[in-house]
Amino acid sequence: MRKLAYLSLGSNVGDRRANLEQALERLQQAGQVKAVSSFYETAPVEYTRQPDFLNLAAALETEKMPRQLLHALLEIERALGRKRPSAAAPVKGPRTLDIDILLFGSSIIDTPELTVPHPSMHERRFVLEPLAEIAPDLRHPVLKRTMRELRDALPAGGAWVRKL
Ligand code: PH2
Ligand code: MG
Ligand code: MG
Repeated sequence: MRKLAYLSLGSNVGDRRANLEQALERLQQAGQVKAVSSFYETAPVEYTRQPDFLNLAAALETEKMPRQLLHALLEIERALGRKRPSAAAPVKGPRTLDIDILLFGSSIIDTPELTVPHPSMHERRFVLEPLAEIAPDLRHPVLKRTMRELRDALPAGGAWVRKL
């Protein structure tokens, strides 16, 4: 069965725009890309001593099951040179490419491997600004708020994002 998944893509190492464009190209192998937001330059959150990110959101229609989709996304990250955490690459530190599943239809998934909706998506402006651009009326299946409402409810003064 076809499902519409919403993804967050980010890069803060190397040619960030080229990394995201190549990722979008490769996403065609996992389904049909239905919508892509603008690029957003964003201040790093959580692990803040790292370069600014380029982030965007995309809608992907896919026949894959969530776990299969996750593995396809990890493979794209690997193909584009992502190094997984180590002493040289701290958790949540700089990355050539990160692709996170934000939403998968209205599924609620909680396994050791995958949590959907993404547990911190509603707190992150770098996720909600691009997502609200392509899907303002999409409703969060747990919080029951639309992406526009979630974005508008973010506290002022958090990490900046700038639409390019
Ligand atoms: N990803 C993180 C941690 N911090 N900050 C921004 N601005 N953009 C990201 O994509 C990002 C982050 C972990 O995946
Ligand atoms: Mg991430
Ligand atoms: Mg990730």
